[in-house]
Amino acid sequence: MDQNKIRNVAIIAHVDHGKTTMVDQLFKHSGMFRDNQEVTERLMDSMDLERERGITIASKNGSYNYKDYWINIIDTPGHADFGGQVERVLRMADGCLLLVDAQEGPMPQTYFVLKKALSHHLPIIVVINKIDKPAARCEWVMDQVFDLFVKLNAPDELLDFPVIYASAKEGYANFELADTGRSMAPVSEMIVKHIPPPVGSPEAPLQMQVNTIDYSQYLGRMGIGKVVNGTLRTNSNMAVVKRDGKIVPARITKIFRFECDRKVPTDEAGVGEIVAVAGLEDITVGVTFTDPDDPRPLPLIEIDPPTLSMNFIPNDSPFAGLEGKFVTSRHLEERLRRETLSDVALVVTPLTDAVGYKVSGRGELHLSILIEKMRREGYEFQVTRPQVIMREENGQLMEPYEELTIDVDEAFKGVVIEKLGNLKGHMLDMTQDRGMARLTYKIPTRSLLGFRSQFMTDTKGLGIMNYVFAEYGPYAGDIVNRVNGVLVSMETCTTVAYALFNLQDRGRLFLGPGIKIYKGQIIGENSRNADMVVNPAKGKKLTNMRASGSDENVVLTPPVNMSLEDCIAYINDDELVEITPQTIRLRKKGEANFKKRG
Ligand SMILES: Nc1nc2c(ncn2[C@@H]2O[C@H](COP(=O)(O)OP(=O)(O)OP(=O)(O)O)[C@@H](O)[C@H]2O)c(=O)[nH]1
Ligand SMILES: [Mg+2]
Repeated sequence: MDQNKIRNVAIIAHVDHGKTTMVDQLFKHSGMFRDNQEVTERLMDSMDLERERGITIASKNGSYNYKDYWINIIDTPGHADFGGQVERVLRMADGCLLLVDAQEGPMPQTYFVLKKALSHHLPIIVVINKIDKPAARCEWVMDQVFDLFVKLNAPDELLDFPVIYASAKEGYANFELADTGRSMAPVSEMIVKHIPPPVGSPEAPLQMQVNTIDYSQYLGRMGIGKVVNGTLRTNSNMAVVKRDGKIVPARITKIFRFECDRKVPTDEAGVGEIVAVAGLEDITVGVTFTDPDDPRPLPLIEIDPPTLSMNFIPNDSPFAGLEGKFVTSRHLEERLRRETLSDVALVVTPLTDAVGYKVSGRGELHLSILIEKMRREGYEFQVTRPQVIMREENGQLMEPYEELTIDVDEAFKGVVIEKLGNLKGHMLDMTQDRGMARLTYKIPTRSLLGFRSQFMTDTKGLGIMNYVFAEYGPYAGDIVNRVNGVLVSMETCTTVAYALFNLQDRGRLFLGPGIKIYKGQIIGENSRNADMVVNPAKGKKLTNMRASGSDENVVLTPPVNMSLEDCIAYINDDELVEITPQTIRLRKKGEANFKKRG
């Protein structure tokens, strides 16, 4: 492949600003699909969890042709918890498309990804996307973007960035807002013009670093990266430099290029090509394939450290082992270790005072996605309340802070400001425009655990909140995330509608009738601030004696449906979330004697 005809571009943006949709359109307009071919929306979001949640979780590679250029495109996740991936995959890129929503403007994660791109000194094309939105305000957004570049001290040559106006959803992009063209060609035109071809020499010794791990059922683990120098060939003698610096001989059996969203086999890959390689089972992110006679490892990728941790422990609930396939601490260890090989933003260490592992990551979503993946694979285990990772600097206790951006209707501004004040948030800025308020805060990461559901209730589901790690700052003192106690079952039983009916005045119930529960399981939230031990099967005998169907007379409020994230954010230090492939339960820790009080 002609090195000068290759372009390697990463698409970066805040969550939901339209990256994956943009990739769809670039593919479509390049004629990669037959006219009558049905193409799924957000094609690159291929994982089940991505499709279910409508977000990108893992970055992906693809490519398309434009004229005689071969454009490799890297779709990245926009959610702050997956920022570690953006940091890694930028190594494969020679430039970036920075997408910014034409209404929202730059958001916290825009700042983060732009900062990372600038630190790699990558040229940037700004794409103001979603210009079809009725509330689009392109000029304002452009000003904000420019300010952001200035704030990040972008060097002059990068400050003079080119701009495109696009609607990825409707499939067009233009150089000027007033233009009425209906094709995506301007994006590709800009890429070819403003993003340089990869540098590197075909004659130099081989260097290819693995930036992402992919998995295929047939080929096992695959490493994805860019050939920086030399030529990569199948079945030739190479060396691989491990993360700890050890050099071992290696041989790869398969190389794949990316064509559209597929992998296509090839025997060799030259400078600048982005490829996936198979044949090394224990391949990890960060290793370099190189010349055995002249090994030249590329520097390891430095990424920001984790800020949040949770303990993953084997399930010891009364229902342990009933629903999962993998239940032992050995299983847990093996699975978690495997995850760290592909996710370098995740840190796993054995607990010293108990059986289990401390798993540290970038946020609640980062950890809960891992939990959800494991659950679907058949794992059964328990997790403890998330803890932020504290540090000591010059004898002072430091904790992580986030920059929080909130967009709400002005009517809800007051309640949000009050809540954030109680949570030790510090307001940095407040702007108002067309009945909407934007609040920017610096706030301890701790304060935000579980805040989202409260915020959604307070803003009647209409508020938008986003946050991104800002920095470590002085410990902010006690923060109370949850004021309510819980309703705990005093026995192992099946819940009965009649009993629940009598309990629902006490607070909010998390489950309905006919559910098997155990002693110590949490069935709801107490409206008071202490825990209450209750009997959710009371009236059972009565029911049995009555004519069948008598329970139907009881009218129950529908239980609060707690998602995995809700559960994780909800629990206190003396509580656990039990996770199995079928069920998520909340429980009190240990063997406490749950006799009925209250
Ligand atoms: N109105 C409008 N909506 C758009 C446009 N582009 C994308 N969207 C919508 O915005 C939502 C998010 O789009 P995605 O392509 O998943 O955004 P993303 O940046 O890949 O999101 P993450 O990968 O989760 O960060 C989807 O509902 C899209 O249909 C656009 O140009 N106009
Ligand atoms: Mg996406």
